[in-house]
Amino acid sequence: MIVSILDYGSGNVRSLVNAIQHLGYKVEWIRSPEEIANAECLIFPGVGNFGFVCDSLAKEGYLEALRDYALSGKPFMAVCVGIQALFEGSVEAPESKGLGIFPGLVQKFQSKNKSVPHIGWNSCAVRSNTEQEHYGLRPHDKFYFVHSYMIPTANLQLPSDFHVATTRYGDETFVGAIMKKNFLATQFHPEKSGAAGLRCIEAFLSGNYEKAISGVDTQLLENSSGGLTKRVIACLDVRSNDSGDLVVTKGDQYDVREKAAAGGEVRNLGKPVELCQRYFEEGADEVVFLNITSFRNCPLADAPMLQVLAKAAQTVFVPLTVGGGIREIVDPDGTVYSAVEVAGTYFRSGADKVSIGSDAVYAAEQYYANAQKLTGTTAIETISAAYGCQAVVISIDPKRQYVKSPEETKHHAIKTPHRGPNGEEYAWYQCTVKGGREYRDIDVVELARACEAMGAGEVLLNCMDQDGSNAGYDIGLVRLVKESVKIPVIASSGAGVSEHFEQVFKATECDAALAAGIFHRKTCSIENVKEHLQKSDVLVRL
Ligand code: 1PR
Repeated sequence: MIVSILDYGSGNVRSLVNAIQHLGYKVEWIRSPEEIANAECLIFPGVGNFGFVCDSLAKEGYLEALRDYALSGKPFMAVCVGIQALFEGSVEAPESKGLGIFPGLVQKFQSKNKSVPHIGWNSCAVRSNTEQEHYGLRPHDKFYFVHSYMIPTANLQLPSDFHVATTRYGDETFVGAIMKKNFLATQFHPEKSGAAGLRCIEAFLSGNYEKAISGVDTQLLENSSGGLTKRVIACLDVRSNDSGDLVVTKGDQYDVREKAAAGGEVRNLGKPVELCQRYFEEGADEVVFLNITSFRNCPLADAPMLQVLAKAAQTVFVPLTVGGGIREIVDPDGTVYSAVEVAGTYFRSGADKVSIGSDAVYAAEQYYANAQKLTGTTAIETISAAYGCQAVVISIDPKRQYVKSPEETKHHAIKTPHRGPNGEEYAWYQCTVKGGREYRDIDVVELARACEAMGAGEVLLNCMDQDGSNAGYDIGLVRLVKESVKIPVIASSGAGVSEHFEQVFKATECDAALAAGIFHRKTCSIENVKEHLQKSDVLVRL
């Protein structure tokens, strides 16, 4: 069977193609409405904004053909914004019309008591039928979600031959998937959901809709609604070493060279694709690649990270983020690429999110200089508008600046257990650019808030003081930033033992914890960390 994927200009669908090919199926693209009727099996991917997806479909004349196909009984699958587009409309884009196959409107998550977007691994189970497994969805499995809008289950009206798998986030219950024979629509990304996601795609492609199971433990089903897990993320700092090879390196407080007595070379901790594969197998919930020298003066098309991503994405089915050099760039031949073009190039290679460091700081400075008015032209705004806020991560590289009292600075200062050189008990966190080499007059709270206003979907919060220290996360810093924004926050820098992950998850509300050295040096594996977290009653995906 050939699997047809609708190509109407939506964002990154590389991972979907990789997953289908990995399962041994051939893929072809549908590029006109006329081709839809002839498809044997059709997948409707949706990335980004409801309005963008539905307006593009309408403009290209796809709506009718797609609606007819979805109702034809031939194998049909919709993913993420794809499931939302099956409804009549969405509060995200009130002017845009959905396909209207199902009645109702897509709503926004409430952010009063939780981070929005909903990013990470959550359960998705059919609760009405515990004797059968549908499309391989099992109650104890976790699937990768990334979205701000959802279809609430309250008042949901579907034809009686459809089953609904539900997901809970905080106090809201929404549609995780809708299915019947030859019809599967998922809010989660099966192509990014590891082994559980591949099993779901395989069940769909092989027509294996229902499988009898010997009665699901209803207690397990209830527990599976426990919701969103805390994520454990592996980070690979990548650069060329002195021999020109691309290596994963790791610094202490951002210094990636060995001490002079030991040769002063760039530390080489392994090859990027191999390490990424290892971390996927160990159970990493995501992998982040940071190009820490931005491969200066390299034409965009030759950026070594593009090959790394393309290769990694072929066999790694969890989200991949790429950072370093996400901004407008000028090739050596003078060709200018906008930040959104640069990001698009990485998405097409297999990245799911881009992370912006220095450029976010410059944009935030402009935002405040401009009386907090948005220009619509920054990298954050343009990438977020085109690919959705969930695709834009802000990487912050802060450095502690000690003060005797909070009044001594105009910046947000907190009491810290990390005393200053003169015994200072307070510190504010100064943002840096260019990999920590240049200090700017803006603090982490100001930066995070400005980036959230510009449309960033997540914060990757490093700490230069803790980086490579193995002394644990800077809890005060993580708490400070988490309390300043609604978007998810990834704690980073300093993990040295499993207990540090437990500590940051229990002492703060952070959504994920990232680490590098502990995993590269095999002090403990991601599996060990997660087992420890589970024993400590922190909800994780095992
Ligand atoms: O400014 O948009 O080009 O992005 C540059 C990116 O490269 C930023 O995300 C910045 O954090 C990163 N970067 C630049 N220089 C370095 C360096 O180390 N010399 N790495 C660097 C930042 C910190 C984390 C590290 C955690 C966890 N490294 O990536 O993985 O601190 O480490 P640990 O668990 O071992 O303590 P732009």
